[in-house]
Amino acid sequence: MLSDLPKYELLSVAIRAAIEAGDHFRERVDSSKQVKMKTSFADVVTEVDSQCEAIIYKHIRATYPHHVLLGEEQVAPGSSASIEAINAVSEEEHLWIIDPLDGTTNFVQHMRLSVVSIAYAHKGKVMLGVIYDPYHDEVFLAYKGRGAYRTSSREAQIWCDLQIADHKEKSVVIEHTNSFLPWETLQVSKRQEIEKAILATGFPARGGIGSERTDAGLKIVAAAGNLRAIGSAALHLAWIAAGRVDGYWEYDLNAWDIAAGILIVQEAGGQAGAIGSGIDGLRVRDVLATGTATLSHMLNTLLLI
Ligand code: 2AM
Ligand code: CA
Repeated sequence: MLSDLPKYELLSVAIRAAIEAGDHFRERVDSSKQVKMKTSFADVVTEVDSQCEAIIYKHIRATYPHHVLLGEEQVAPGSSASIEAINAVSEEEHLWIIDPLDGTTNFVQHMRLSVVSIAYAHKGKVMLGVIYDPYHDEVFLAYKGRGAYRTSSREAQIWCDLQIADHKEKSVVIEHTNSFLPWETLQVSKRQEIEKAILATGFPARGGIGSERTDAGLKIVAAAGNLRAIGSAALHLAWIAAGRVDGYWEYDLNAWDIAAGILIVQEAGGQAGAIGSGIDGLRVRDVLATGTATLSHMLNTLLLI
């Protein structure tokens, strides 16, 4: 059974939360920060991550006090604590999966490449995903079965305000005739040839067989048109959905990094799921996303070592 919560309300809560949190960290990117190490020098957190998470929790709890919230900053560092935390809640009726600041290393280094990622799942199925890039002022959003869209924070805020006002007056759902949302429709790239493809990944590959994964990755890089490693899984997925990057893979990520992005890629017409099986869902940790099925097949073959 699908969630019977009004879509406009879910969307408005997610959009407003993402924008307030993203604007909060954008304004603090150049200030000095207390940096705490989580599992390694490559895995860090700042007080701003927690502040952004609190902003998002505040928005969701104001409308949905009984929903379950899974935020990156509430979970102990390390893969096994993350897997346990996700398993414990993955079948909840109403679950929000929140990465308040994806790309924390970039944030610490004053590199303007970080996003907010928020997903809503109903009984384990991701229904809604929002990724907000406050530096480029881009909101990427998808609702399951209703497409993927891009807009500015201002347009998104205006839409939320209008929806809330209209519903107060008429209590009816506004459905647009042609398009679910009046924004630019996202469309993945159609590129099939690996030699022309612009790919993205995250290094170092984490987990037990790190060097084999890195070797396979280097083979792909040698075959590809070019490679980017931007340091934010959610931003990579948003750019796959927008057709800017043709393929992306990364190992050992958590649901909060990728839940929203996987839905946005799929709704933009792309392939996104686990490396090897292609299965999606909240338990995916090794992710592959591409514009075309041909490129997905090619990358899977090269990655399966
Ligand atoms: P973060 O910035 O929220 O930590 C970069 O390769 C991607 O991997 C980012 O999305 C980053 O999220 C995530 N990441 C960084 N360190 C990680 C770790 N130790 N385990 C899992 N994911 C990590
Ligand atoms: Ca993250």
